[in-house]
Amino acid sequence: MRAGIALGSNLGDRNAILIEAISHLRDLHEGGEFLASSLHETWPMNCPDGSPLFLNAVVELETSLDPLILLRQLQSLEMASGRPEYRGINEPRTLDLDLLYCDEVILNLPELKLPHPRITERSFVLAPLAEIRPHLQLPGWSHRCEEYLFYIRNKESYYVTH
Ligand code: PH2
Ligand code: MG
Ligand code: MG
Repeated sequence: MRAGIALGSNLGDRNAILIEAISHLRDLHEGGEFLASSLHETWPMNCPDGSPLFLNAVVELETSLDPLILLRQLQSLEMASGRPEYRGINEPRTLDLDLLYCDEVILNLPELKLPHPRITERSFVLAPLAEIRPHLQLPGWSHRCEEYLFYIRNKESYYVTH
């Protein structure tokens, strides 16, 4: 099964934290191609005022783990990076690992929704994802990843105009 995972950090040595997290994710990878985007520096979205900039990335790996077991593995990597278990909403964090999709699996559990319901609203996820899987079209999507990115960039006035 191919699983997509979003990585984010806006506290501590963001670069080192993401590089280390990607290498831990590589350890979970069970063969075939391991895909990793570049690191994108992004403006905090819906975070407390004054939150630092993020570094974001997306990885796609091969795994036979059940999605809920994979989620637990991601949570333990977050904890190992020094992230406290309880904190305010979208407070700065050393490492955030969000499971985005597991192939065509649809899940609607309180602790895990697949595909992640907010991918198409978030350029900080779409941009790195479009680097590695531009043609990805997940269950429930009417467009491909790169198309959503194009739309959202126009909507958010991503480009400076005068
Ligand atoms: N994650 C959030 C909320 N806002 N903004 C950016 N730029 N990057 C993130 O990873 C991010 C965010 C919730 O997890
Ligand atoms: Mg998140
Ligand atoms: Mg998260």
